[in-house]
Amino acid sequence: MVNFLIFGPPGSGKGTQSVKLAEKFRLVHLSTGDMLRAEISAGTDLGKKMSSIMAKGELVPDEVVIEMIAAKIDSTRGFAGFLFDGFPRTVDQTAALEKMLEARGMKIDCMLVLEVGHDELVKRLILRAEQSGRPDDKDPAVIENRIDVYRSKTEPIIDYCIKKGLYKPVDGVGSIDDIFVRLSDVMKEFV
Ligand code: B4P
Repeated sequence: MVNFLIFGPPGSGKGTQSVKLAEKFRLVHLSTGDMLRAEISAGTDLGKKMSSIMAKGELVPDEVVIEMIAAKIDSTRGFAGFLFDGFPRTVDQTAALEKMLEARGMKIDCMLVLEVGHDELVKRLILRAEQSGRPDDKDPAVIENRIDVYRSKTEPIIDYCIKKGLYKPVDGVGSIDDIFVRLSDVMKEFV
């Protein structure tokens, strides 16, 4: 099993690229954002509790996403590895993931980091708001908050992963196909 993290600020293209990469490398794509939105659409108690947090652009509690990911890892068989998208988002979530993988004889093999500047992120998310109907894309103040939360709570994971030799930065500006090739070239070294 080879396990990748795909990492970057909101709007950097994690979800977009993950779908294509998971197919190419036979990986299970685990997106905590998608899992949480599925809970909201299904109207579950968890979804009801999390929707207001997500609409403000804040992070949901660590234990919620850690539990979701653990359940998915244990119910998945027959793939070459995992592609974690949008998880971990805090250093505590990273430590929990490492522990979870270690207990199952696995590890994080590579952290792919999509690098995109602030103005491009805002432009993409505002454009997506027109089609997605996502409440966290509609309000420019919420987009700014998501970027701030990324810088303060999520970006520290990069230092943690640099120390562990996992960090692979990739230019996230350009066409979706060009970025896919850049990411694939890095991933090929691991599979
Ligand atoms: P996510 O679903 O992870 O949302 P995101 O950060 O906005 O990224 P996403 O993957 O959707 O967008 P992408 O960059 O692909 O999280 C949503 C919320 O859930 C969080 O704010 C938080 O509240 C909660 N949450 C999720 N995980 C959590 C965790 N682990 N802990 C706590 N809370 C958690 O794409 C953006 C747009 O750019 C798209 O429209 C796309 O078409 C476009 N795009 C992509 N690539 C492009 C390119 N090369 N050029 C132009 N446009 C491009």
